[in-house]
Order: sequence, then C-alpha cells, then structure tokens
Amino acid sequence: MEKRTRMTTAQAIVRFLDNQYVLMDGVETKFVKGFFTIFGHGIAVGLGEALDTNPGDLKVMQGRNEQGMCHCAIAYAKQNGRKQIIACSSSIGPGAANMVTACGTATVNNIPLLVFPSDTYASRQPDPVLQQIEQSNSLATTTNDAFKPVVKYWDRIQRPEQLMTALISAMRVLTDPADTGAVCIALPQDVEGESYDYPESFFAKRVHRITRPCAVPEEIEDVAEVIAAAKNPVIIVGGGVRYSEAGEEVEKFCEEFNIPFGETQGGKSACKSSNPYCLGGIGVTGTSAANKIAKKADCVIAVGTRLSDFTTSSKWLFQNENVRFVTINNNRYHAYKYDAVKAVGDAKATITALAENLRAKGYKAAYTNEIKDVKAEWDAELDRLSGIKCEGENFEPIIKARDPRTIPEFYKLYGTSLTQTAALATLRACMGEDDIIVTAGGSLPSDLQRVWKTDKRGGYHVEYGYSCMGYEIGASMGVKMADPDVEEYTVVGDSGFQMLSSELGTIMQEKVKTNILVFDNCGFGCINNLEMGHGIGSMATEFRYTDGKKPCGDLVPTNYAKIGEAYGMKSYTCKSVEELRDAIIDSRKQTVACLFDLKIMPKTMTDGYGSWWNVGLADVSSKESVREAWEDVKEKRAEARKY
Ligand SMILES: Cc1ncc(C[n+]2csc(CCOP(=O)(O)OP(=O)(O)O)c2C)c(N)n1
Ligand SMILES: [Mg+2]
Repeated sequence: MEKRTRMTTAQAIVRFLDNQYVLMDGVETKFVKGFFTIFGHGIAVGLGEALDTNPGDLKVMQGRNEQGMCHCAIAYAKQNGRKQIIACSSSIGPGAANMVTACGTATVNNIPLLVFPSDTYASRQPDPVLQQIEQSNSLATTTNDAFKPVVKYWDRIQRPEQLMTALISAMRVLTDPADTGAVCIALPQDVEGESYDYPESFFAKRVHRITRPCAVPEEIEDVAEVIAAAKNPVIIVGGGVRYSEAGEEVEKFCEEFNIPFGETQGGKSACKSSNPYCLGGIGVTGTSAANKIAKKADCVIAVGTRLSDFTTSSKWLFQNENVRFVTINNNRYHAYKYDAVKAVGDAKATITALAENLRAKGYKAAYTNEIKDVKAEWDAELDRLSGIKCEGENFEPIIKARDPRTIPEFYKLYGTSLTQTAALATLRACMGEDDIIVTAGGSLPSDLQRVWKTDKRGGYHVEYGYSCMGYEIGASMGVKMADPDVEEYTVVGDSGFQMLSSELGTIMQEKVKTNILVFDNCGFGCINNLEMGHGIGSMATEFRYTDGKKPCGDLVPTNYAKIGEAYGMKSYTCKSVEELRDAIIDSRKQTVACLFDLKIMPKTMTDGYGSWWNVGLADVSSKESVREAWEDVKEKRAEARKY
C-alpha cells in the first residue's frame, strides 16, 4: 500500500506548493517562491502553524494590506514571466474581501495569483464567528463567494481530502498560458487544522510544462492570405508577445515583411523601442506615429492582445473602409474578437510559422518612407515635450480645459518649474538602460505608453488592464524582488499613492531597495481632464478644501517626502529638472528605499495625437459646453466599428 502521511490541511498546502515547478523552453523554475500573510483568527493558528513549524523552502512575508501584498505578488509573477508566484493568505471577512480587487487585477492581466482567504467554520459550531456576514438566505454564502466573478478558478475546502483535487486544479489554471489569472481556495478555519492521511504521491515533485502550441496550418494559411492581400498592414503587439517571449520573432517578422508595429500597455517592451519598425504605443494613449499608420492600415494583425478600448480607441481608430483584421492569440475568446480571421496558438510558434508561409508567397508590404516619416515627426514631438518648463503663474500648460485658479495657485504653493513630460524625460535620461519603469492607473500610464522607450525586454511594467490605482507601491517591491540586479523606478500619481501606500512598511521590513516617485499634481489629474474636456466643471477631481457642500475651495497641500521619512526612506523633494536629476543620481548610491516628492505642475501631461475614447456622457444637459461635447461623442460613435 502507498505510504500515507498524517498532516493538517494547512501543512499539506505548504508541502504541496513547495514541490511545484514549471518547465518552459527546457528551463525549470520553482513555481512558488513563498507566502504573503496577514494573520487573523481565521488563519494564524491553522496556516500559521504550518508555516511556523515547517515552511520548507518557502519564504514567509508579512503584508500590511491584503490588496497591497497581492499587488506585490502580481508584479512579482508578471516580472518573472509568470513562471514564479508568491501565494497570498488572509484572515476571514474584511481581510479576505481586501484581496478581491487584486484578484480582478490578476485575472484581467492574465497573471497567476494564488490566494487563500480563510473562511467561516465548516462545522458551523461557533456561528456567527467573528467577521462572518451571516447571509440569512443561505448559510453557505460567505464573503469568499465575492471572489467568484474575478477569478479563473474558485474552490472551498470543506474536508481535508478535497485539497488534493483543488490544488491540482489550481496548478492547471495558474500554469495555463492561455487562461491564467487569479485562483481562490477558501479555507474554512477549522478545516485548516484538521488532518488526513495524505498519500505521499500527492507531494511528489510536479513539473508543469508551459508549452507552445502552434496554430494549425489551415488557420495560418487563412491569416496569411489576408495579409498577402494587404498593402499597408500594421501589427499590434500585446501582452501575449511578452509572455511568449516572442519579441525577437516579431521584430524579425516586421523587418522581413516591412510591417510596422504599435504596442499595447501589456505588450510594450516585448520588442525593442529602438527597432526601426516600432511606432510606440497605439490607441487612446498612443503616439501620433502609431495612430497615423493605424488609421490608414488595410490590415490589422493583432498578436496576443485583448483589443481593449484603449488599444483600438473604442473601435474608432482603424478608419480604412477596407480594413481587415487577423488575430494571433493562444486564447480562443480573444482570437474571435473583431470577427477576425484567426490563428489560435502561441505567439512565438505561430509568428514563426506564419513567416514561413508569407516568405513562400514572396510577400512584402508596400510602405516606402511612411514609417520613417511618422517616426521622425514623433521624435521631434518627444523633444518638444521633454523641454516644457513652467515659467511662472501665467504658464500655459498642454491641457487647455482647466479651472483658471489651478496653475497660479499650484505655482504659489510650490514655486515649481517641473512639468510631467520633462520629469519623465529626465527620469529616462538618468536611469540605467536596463532599469525598469513601473506604474498603473492615472495619467502616468498614458504618458508612458507614448513617451517611454526601452530596449530591455520586460523593462516596462505597467498595469493597465484593470488600471488599478494603488497597484504601484506593492508592485515596486514585487518587481525589485523579481529583478534585484537592476534599479526599478515606480512612478505613481499623488492620488494613487494616497489610495494604497501601505506596503511601504513591507518594503522597509524586507529591505527592498525601490525608488518611488510621487507625481504630486494635487488631484485626479487625468479624470479632471476627462470631465473638463467634456464640458463639465472641476468637480471633485482636484484636492481642494470643502466649502461644506463641495470640495471646491483652495488646493490641499501634502508633504509626501515626510511620509517617506516617517518610514525611514531616503526622501527628496524636487521642483525642477535639475533637482530631479541630482536626486536620481544620489538615489543610485543609496541602499535604502527612496521616495521622491515631485511637485508637478498640473495639466502638463500629454494629450491628443489622433485618438478618441468612448465615455458615457450625459445626452441631456443644461450646460452648453456639455451639449457641445455630446455632439462630438455622437459623431465619433457613429464612425466607430459596431462590434
Ligand atoms: C482603484 C481605482 N479607483 C478609481 C479609479 C478611477 N481613476 C482613474 S485615474 C484616477 C485618478 C488618478 O489620479 P493620480 O493617481 O493622482 O494620477 P494623475 O492622473 O493625477 O496623474 C481615478 C480616480 C481607478 N483607476 N482605480
Ligand atoms: Mg494626481
């Protein structure tokens, strides 16, 4: 008879996870680095006992906010090319609920995230246990049911032996390149401590292959025929190219067939920015180069992309009336979008096979000077953007729609000359070539998608699938842990920082040297642009004192450098390009985490470049400015593709 070992559910989780590996392109990687925990009564004595008594080779870390620690885990997995994760565990009720948003972020971005929220008692003996919701319509419903819409796999362990199939299913999903995302295994707190005679085979070393299924030849031929009939195709490089490590193949494909490419937020840095066919970001926050080419393209080759509204300008970007769409995606759901001619398969394998087919057809796109010309025009614009400086309170920033008080008031508060575009250019110039840039929601992802250039594959780490403000600080830690040999620079809006900076404590505890640059423009800059750009007033998007009814008084100043100091970080306040440059140079000598309080003149982010975004504006309003904006929305909606 097979040997069996008596262990608690929690002990079995730890031992199982310590024995999982992935194998991709012949390289084996241990899949689980460790555990993040925020203990409470739901988990401290169950999983806590297991991690205290025998964590095996797993590292144990202590988060500060469950969402924040999950952000660190997501960033760690992403920066590791999805080949290594940190599991996250929480107590019941609010601790569990705090992980729901992070699961959404992981799932949207196809990043493996394994969470173990603890749960109410399976026995129900102590009900209602502390932090139990008590849903009177079903005692089987707990807080953890809230994970179901945002995870790719959900389970609840009511008996210790259920763990075996649950964890094997979890591994199936976490290591699936086409459909990975968040996995939730809810742990009733009594079951965590209950034991079972687990068969030894359950704990054997498991190696999960991450494979590269190529699209079938018929589909490759379908796609090749559409491309072969096109004169001016454009490629969209999505996150699937990054995770397939297909950047080099895509670049070679573009060079051989004379096809330019634009990048999504997820796809940026899969290919080198210096490649002569790279047009930079595409779509709502794209470059003029990418959007000009996209507008006229007669064939869009979407590789490894979800084709989100930001990538396609809400289906308005591609205006050639004969444009055709082809998709290359390992996920059938995404491949079917746009009614495209599709090839379902791994990006690297499929692009390579498609190249062979097109080579046999003797294909070459018809571009002559167009790619070079739009790129030169965009580079000149980048030069202009990097030189913009605020000269005083009468300064005219890029964004015209604004409260007339904002610029003079901000100038009076801080006397800053620093603009967002100049700050980003300075950062790029002072960073090492192989350093990594990190951000998430706000105006910074938009600007970075346009202006950022890097030749380091994976050197651009931006979460814009869920656009989750508050991702940034946890992510700075996860990225640095994944790639400790280079510096990482996290740029974060002041509001994103205020939303979730809890993991600063964890960064200090784990002695992770991150660089966090807070872009203080006193509010929700991009949303202020969005509302005022649609004829609405500055309504609760700047940080202004309340008049008792609305936040419409003076600006509320904040000293972010002091927050950094309070944690023991090295802090800098910068109000000019020169101060920023000196601070970055000094920070590179530090071993402790650094925080930069950048006083960024509001309204100095990039804007325009041939894009549009469909938002749900009021179709009736007493404001003339809103009615005018509505006419434009109506017009663009009429021009946009319908599905
Ligand atoms: C968790 C979350 N809540 C709300 C939003 C909606 N939202 C998008 S950007 C933004 C404001 C961002 O402000 P800040 O971080 O200061 O960046 P800025 O635009 O000023 O550069 C808000 C509220 C979001 N993306 N994520
Ligand atoms: Mg802001």
